[in-house]
Amino acid sequence: MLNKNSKIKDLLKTPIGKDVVDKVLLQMNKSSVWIENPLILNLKLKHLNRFIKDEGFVDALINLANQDKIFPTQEGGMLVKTWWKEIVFYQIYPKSFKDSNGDGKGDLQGILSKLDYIESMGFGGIWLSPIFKSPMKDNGYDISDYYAINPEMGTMDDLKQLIEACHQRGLKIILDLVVNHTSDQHPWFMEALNNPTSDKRDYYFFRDKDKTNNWVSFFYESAWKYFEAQDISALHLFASEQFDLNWDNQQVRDEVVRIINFYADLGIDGYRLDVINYISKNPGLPEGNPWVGELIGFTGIEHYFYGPHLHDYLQEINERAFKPNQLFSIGETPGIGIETSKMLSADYRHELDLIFNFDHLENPGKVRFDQYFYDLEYYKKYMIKWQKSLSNHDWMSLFFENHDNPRMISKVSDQAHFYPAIGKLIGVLLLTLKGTPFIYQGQEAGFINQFFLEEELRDVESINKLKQSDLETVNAGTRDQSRAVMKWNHEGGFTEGVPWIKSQHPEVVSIEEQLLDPHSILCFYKTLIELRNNNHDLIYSPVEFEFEYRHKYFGYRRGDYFIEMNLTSEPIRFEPVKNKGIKLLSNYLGDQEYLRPYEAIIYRKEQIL
Ligand code: ISL
Ligand code: CA
Repeated sequence: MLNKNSKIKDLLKTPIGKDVVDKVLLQMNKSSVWIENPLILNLKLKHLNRFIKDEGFVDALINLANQDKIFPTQEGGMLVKTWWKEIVFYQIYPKSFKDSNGDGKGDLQGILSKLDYIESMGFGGIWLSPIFKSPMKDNGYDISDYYAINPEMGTMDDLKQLIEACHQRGLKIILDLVVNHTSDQHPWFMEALNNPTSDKRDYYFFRDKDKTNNWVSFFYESAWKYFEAQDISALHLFASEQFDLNWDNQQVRDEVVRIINFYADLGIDGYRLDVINYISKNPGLPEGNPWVGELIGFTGIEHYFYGPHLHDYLQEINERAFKPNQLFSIGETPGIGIETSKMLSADYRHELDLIFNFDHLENPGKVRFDQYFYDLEYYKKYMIKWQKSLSNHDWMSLFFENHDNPRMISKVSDQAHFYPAIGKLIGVLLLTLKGTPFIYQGQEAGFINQFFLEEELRDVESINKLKQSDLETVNAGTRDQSRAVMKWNHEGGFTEGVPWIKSQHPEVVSIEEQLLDPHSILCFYKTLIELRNNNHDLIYSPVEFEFEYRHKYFGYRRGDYFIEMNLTSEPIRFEPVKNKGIKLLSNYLGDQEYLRPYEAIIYRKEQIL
């Protein structure tokens, strides 16, 4: 057990200690060499207070570190082959995907009408962002009835039809499980708020007005909402209409199991679990450390991002619902690092199958709303670290985009002539590294960012953010970038009516038109997906990096395949790698002696007949 007299080096011997130190260094934009200094390694934890000027931080760190006693094992085990390691997932944000009835909002029948397209691209499964009944304050991540479909999106029969249509095509379908919080319109919350003696009261976190804490919500306001009529405050880590469920209450966990079983009975193949690492809060909800708040932005996070019962609760729902239904599970886990991700998803832990880690989405020291160009060389370092750390027990998810992040091409460059090369290079990374790729709608067609005027913004996060930042800052990070509606054909093709949010950038070529152009980003993705689907080397073979330390360059082998790329806008000239094999696919036409800006090439060993 660690205590205040333990040293930094002892802290680094615990999974969470190692990950927290990594995260802090990353956020401070400091190299890990910094921590390898013996003077620092031998520093006692209590002395950290001198730098941080806060007693609470060291206590919180010690508590966290004492949660997991041992590191996840790297040893033994067999790499188990299974469907969710082999397919490429396609993420659909239903409201922005395809509208079937002209009300300007996407719906389930719209998705049904595009299944042929999804199948023809080679995707093996879809993940739908929430489709349940919701007042839509956070576009469905605020659920008011887990057992009803949002009428704007369709009916339970539409969902049944969709599940069947997916399975007929051999497509898997997973749904979003949002159970860290519910909408304020959920009957549980309404009853809890209005009837203090109801058993629902303990489903949430209520406090007297003067007994709340300093936690800050992810949407830039206090995490507590005060209800005047009832003279009580309730905890919300997200919008002030999304209240956190109290997972310490057994009835809440029983409700979650019921929900999971309900859609399992309808035949779905798994779930993506929204902010699932936030479900266990430190008892008593202690004050958050101001220094952590300043560094990460969300005061209080150390008290719930890896809470005391997280493992217990995940193991419980796994045992009671995921395992018996043979469901696949992927947890959205902001703030989780390499070691803790394994504690949550290694096969012998019986918690989740996979997690989404986010540390690669911004460069060190940057946050989503910073205006800067993303350096892909950081992704290379991140990936080498993650891929080398995967044992037979582990697997990882691969992604650059989702409904919460701006488009990756625009993050890398504002030079339109590089867009096709960058879009394709991103595809090569996602489809040739080891892990399960998740492609977000429109990414396969090279969708990019655009400028949103104040009145064009729709997202609650952006609207709150605009109260404290200028419009340029909001535009750099707004989640609306990814929610701009799909551009199916030259005219748009998303709706017959008026779309609820802007369409994709006018200069982006539509999906229908790209399908007809063999050199389009879309056709490149299609070829890449087909290559991965048909070659298990690209799925299961170990990744062997070459010239790891060569600046700008990224090269690796996967069985018979060799992949190399230039991660920058400057050409790279150097002694070529030997035994690359035969060139199979590239994001440029023709050959050159050097690697062109953002060039990515896949080679395969010559087949000896
Ligand atoms: O953690 C973050 C920043 O450090 C956030 O980006 C966080 O990952 C994200 O807001 C959590 O997202 C999920 O839950 C939200 C919902 O608004 C998002 O759309 C969803 O993906 C609340 O349900
Ligand atoms: Ca509609």
